[in-house]
Amino acid sequence: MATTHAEHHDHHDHHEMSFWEKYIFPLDHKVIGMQYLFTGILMGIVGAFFSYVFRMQLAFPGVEVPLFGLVTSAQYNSLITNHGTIMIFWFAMPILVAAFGNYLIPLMIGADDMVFPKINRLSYQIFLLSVVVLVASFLVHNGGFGGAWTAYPPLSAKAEYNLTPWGSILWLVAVVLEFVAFLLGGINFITTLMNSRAKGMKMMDIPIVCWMIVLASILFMASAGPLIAGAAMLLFDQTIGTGFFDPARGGDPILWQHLFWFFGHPEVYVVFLPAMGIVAEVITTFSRKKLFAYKVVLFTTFATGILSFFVWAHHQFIAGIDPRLANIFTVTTLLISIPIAEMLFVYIATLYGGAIELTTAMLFALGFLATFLIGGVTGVFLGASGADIYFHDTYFVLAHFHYTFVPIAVIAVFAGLYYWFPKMFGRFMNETLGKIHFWGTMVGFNGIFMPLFFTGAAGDHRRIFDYSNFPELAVSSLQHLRIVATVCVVITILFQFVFFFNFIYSMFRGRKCLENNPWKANSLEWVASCPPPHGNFAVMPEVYRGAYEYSVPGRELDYWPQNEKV
Ligand SMILES: [Cu+2]
Repeated sequence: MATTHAEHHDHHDHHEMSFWEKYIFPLDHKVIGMQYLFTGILMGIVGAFFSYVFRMQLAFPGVEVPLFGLVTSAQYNSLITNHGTIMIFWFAMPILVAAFGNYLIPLMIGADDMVFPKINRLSYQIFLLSVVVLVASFLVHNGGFGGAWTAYPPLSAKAEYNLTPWGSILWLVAVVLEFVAFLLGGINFITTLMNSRAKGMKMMDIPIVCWMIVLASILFMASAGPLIAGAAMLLFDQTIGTGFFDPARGGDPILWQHLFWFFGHPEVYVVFLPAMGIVAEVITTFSRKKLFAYKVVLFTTFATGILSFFVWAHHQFIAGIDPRLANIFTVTTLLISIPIAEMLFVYIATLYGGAIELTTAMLFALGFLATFLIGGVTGVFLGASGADIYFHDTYFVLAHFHYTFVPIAVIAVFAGLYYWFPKMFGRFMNETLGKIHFWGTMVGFNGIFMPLFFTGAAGDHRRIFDYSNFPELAVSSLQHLRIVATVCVVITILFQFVFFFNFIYSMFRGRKCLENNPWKANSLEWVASCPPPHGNFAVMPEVYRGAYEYSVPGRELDYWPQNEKV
């Protein structure tokens, strides 16, 4: 490694990098992380806009939606499909895994960059290509794949059911390209964590967030294969007339469900683990406490990862699988709630007795724990096959998984952005605006999904364009709840403008961060300057202890940076 470091620095000492080299074709892991971050945020805005449009249709069916117009049933299908697809593959994954992973891993383990910077750059370029292909799928004649983000056959296998075959073909190609991008990124994360750690950094000294992102990459690698194969088979069904999944051609639609969910369930943990990691860094710093039971969290994460490969058929309880098989998957699914609950308890124990400082980042981290708990608890109902027969495909399911995904992909991401913003941009975000943003987001988010538990329990089926067509669901009390949910979507979105203003304003005009370590944290990214230069550290740091030595008895200061000798 020593020689590559030297070459690296030599190379960049020789000439000033042009804008083009620095920002468009960068090799610096931090700039690539930012590219992922900004692309992910832009896609998140598109996905949020889609949800606004179809929620307006559900609250006020047949009324023109401001900024969109009249929604047709086919457009509705395409909007819900691409909302789900974007939010998971083009928003949650690029931000939680690729943006934070790229930005944080080398800095936090004391490396000057990723092991393979060019593969890293290629990863983002393929990701960007996937964005272009996905956006193209909305724009082709009639536009947009409408087979839901799970793309269940036989609907998805028959091109004639879609608005246009091109919509579904481009959608599938985009998903496959996006997967290639993340597989390439994962190679870097794993090799960098294993090979480039600062001198003295042992396995148990690695900050939890780095472990979590790397384990997430491993889970993704181990689960993506079946779905990539399935996607190729589906593409052949649509285009060259094979019959893997279409019963009319002798295929088996359940096969797709197995291939999809073998990937789809571990995917939850691919985004969940980085979120848990971000929250661990934030709560230890702002409670001045050592992470309660580091090893327990780490081994629990391994256990969760392995167990997540044995639960997938809980998505198929009503797909006609053998009830005896359903029992096994009920047991494994209920088992996986144990490690997750354990992690939450470890985090609560970390907070207990701490000197808690309620910064915006800390508020979002605590908000994550509170809301994710609701997501976890409601999952137990769906994991039990008996209860799931009733709840399956209702809004109860939708409310449940938004209570897991929104804490993960939105609330924990905000915790991370407010926390690392001074490192990323050398300035602070405004705390008052941050707190307004926090409360607006929390009230809005709960206002959207709490009512949907009730409409779901009352029988509201998902993927219905207009409930007024169904006499038993057209009752006014249910419609009132749907309107509450829609109004809260608008409120939540409006409060995000506070964030965008704060983010962009603070990037250029925020209070300057005059020290390297404004939060008095222990991990190595705070040794580098704000923002760190290409190559990260003026002197490569050496590590003497773990990342969470806060409030160590007998020490004058309540923190103990990993690189401080005594
Ligand atoms: Cu699942």
